[in-house]
Amino acid sequence: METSIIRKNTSLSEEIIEVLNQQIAVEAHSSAAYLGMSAWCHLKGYIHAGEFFRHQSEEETVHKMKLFDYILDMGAHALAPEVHQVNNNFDDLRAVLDTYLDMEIGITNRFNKIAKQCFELGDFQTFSFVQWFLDEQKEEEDTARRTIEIYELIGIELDGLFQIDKAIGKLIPQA
Ligand code: OFO
Repeated sequence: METSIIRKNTSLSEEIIEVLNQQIAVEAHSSAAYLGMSAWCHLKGYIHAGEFFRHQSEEETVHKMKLFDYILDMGAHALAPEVHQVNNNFDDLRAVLDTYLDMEIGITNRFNKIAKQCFELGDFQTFSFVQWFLDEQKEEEDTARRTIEIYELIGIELDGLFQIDKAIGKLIPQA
């Protein structure tokens, strides 16, 4: 008889494994997208915004690994993601910030759907696991909205963009 590696049993349904693996890919995409924003900001002289998006990119990698580890810990197969269609060019800083907020709102919506699916399937373990992401999204959306408020409040007259860049840099959490 052919030997095979020991396969752990998992209580996760195929449906939930699939949706969590899809979310790994979404987090990987966010991480790459924020890296693209970081590079664009640096290139245009917005060094503080560049650092801010670099930090955001690293956070998304943490999220990706959290999902990856959960799937593995539950005895299922976590899939290494492919990342497609990352934007490296933007019209201006405002376009970067608008994209950032749209992406975060999109991710919140995805986690709400995952939570709903878990609830309907009676997977309360994963339902509890995704609560961390829902809390995190509240903060993430708030920060993304704040960058746009800063942009609007300071305005781009005179040295506005210089001040906006500095103010966005101050949103990086201090360790
Ligand atoms: Fe992981 O998507 Fe926001 O933080």
